[in-house]
Amino acid sequence: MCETAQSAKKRALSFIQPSGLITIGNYLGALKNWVEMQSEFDCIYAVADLHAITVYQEPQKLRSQIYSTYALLLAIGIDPEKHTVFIQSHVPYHTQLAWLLSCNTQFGEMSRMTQFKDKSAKHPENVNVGLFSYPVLMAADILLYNSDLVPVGADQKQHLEIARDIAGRFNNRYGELLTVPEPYIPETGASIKSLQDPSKKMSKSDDNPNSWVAVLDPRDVIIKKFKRAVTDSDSCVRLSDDKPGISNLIGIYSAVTGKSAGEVEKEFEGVGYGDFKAAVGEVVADMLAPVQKSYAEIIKDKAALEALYRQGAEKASRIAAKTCYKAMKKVGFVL
Ligand code: ATP
Ligand code: LTN
Repeated sequence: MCETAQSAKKRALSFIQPSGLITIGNYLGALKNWVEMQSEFDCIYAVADLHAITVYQEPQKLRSQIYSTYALLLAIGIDPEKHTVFIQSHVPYHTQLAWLLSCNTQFGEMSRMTQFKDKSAKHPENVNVGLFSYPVLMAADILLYNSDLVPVGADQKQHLEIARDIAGRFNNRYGELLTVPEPYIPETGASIKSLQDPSKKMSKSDDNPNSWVAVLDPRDVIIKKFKRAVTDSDSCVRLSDDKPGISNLIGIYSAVTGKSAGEVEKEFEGVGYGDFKAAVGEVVADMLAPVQKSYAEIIKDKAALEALYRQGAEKASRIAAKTCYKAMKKVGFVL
């Protein structure tokens, strides 16, 4: 596509951490939208490796997860030729702008972030400064590219609001520069819960593998995990606040099939939990089968992958450098 037509489009941007195996929570809450938005927006997508090390990652494992996350983005249908798809640490402007933004962000506002509270409770031995200032780096990711829309799951809403506040404050203090982004959160699938504890979100860094279903889990494992999903002692497939386990499964079925919760309830009227869980496993496995096939091909060719992420970093750097230098100029640095 020619440069002018491309730049007339609005820009969508989002990142994903290589902090474990990508789950159906990530897929239904965010990645599915990433794919769909490609037809309408100029898209910038990245593997957020800098964010991932806010929780200790074993180096060997981190390296392989960065590769596999990048390959999975291609396998789900992200097009690195038409859009910009890269690895965050390959573009140094992220950490550079993050510093400028840190000096325009208050300690008090960072202290209110629920993800910081949750993750510091989960890793009391490693409450590092990076974990605390994580949302500032995320704001830099978004603001470097003048992003209009940010497709994420519901858990990232608070971080997006902070990014908007930081942009507004920077513009007020130094003059108009940064685009204030809008969140783009899906109606179904925005918060997929853990299969073992539906009061928590499904998270790829959860130590219990039965709590999540990975996009690359084999079919039999997917079905087994759904069969083991925690539900209540009732047997009626019905959405209800006091039935969080079954409500989560209805939500997953509905996000995968596009049917409303009411339609799902009707379809499974009189059907027991066991059969319903198996049916959810089946539709999820069917949805993932083509992605798994495509991933198996893509991950084989490391050289082709490398060429794509290097090209992605070059494209991203061209945009990021401009915003970063403009921001530095406004702040008063000698360039
Ligand atoms: P971690 O466990 O390391 O925090 P995560 O599974 O929460 O990882 P992220 O990389 O933080 O995944 O998120 C990638 C995208 O997936 C984000 O847009 C996030 O909002 C979305 N997402 C993550 N978990 C869920 C979930 N359970 N339901 C819906 N969307 C989710
Ligand atoms: N914090 C996000 C990952 C992330 C992101 C971003 C999402 C890093 N930078 C920029 C959207 C835009 C997460 O934990 N899901």
